Amino acid sequence: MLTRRKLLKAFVSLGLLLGVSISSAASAQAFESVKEQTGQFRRIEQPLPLKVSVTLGGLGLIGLELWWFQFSKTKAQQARVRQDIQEIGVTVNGGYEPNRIVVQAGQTVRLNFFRKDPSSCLEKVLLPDFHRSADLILNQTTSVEFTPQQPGTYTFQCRMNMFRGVLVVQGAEQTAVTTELVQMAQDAQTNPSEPVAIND
Ligand SMILES: [Cu+2]
Repeated sequence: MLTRRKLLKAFVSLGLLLGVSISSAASAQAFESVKEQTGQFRRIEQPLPLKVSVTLGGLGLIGLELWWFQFSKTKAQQARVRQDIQEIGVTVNGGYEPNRIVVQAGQTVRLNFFRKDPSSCLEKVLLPDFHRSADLILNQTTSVEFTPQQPGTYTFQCRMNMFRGVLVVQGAEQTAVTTELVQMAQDAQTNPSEPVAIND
């Protein structure tokens, strides 16, 4: 956890540094073009490969930062259907795991929260969109049931909204597309297209 925080800090400071250097480079360039107009100074062109590599490096860092904040901690999992109930276990330990749960609309969802984390911050879980909340008892499973009717993205969170998870509710059409994509991926794996024979 500590190392993650350190990494995060490093990324943030890198991002800031990059932003500062880009803006100072831009203003330096503007300054130079002003001087160019007066004819007193010559503009020094930076070699193209340098420009390209600086730009690419910057874009790469930005991408890395975005990825870190958006996706690195996201673990999606599809709820399993058992006796017409979509059920999934969620471990509560310094956050929620999985923190992205995919379910189908119109069918009862049962989230089984297992709280391992003693911090009071996580003692309550809230699902504001479904008007549900539950007190989570330490080292026990607490179930929360509800039936999402509308496809969409909803959140579940701790009492002070410091930890969050996402519930993705899919409609029938989306489910069909997802199933088809999974099927296509499986087909591609099991029957790799044969090399085309060239006949004279
Ligand atoms: Cu909290």
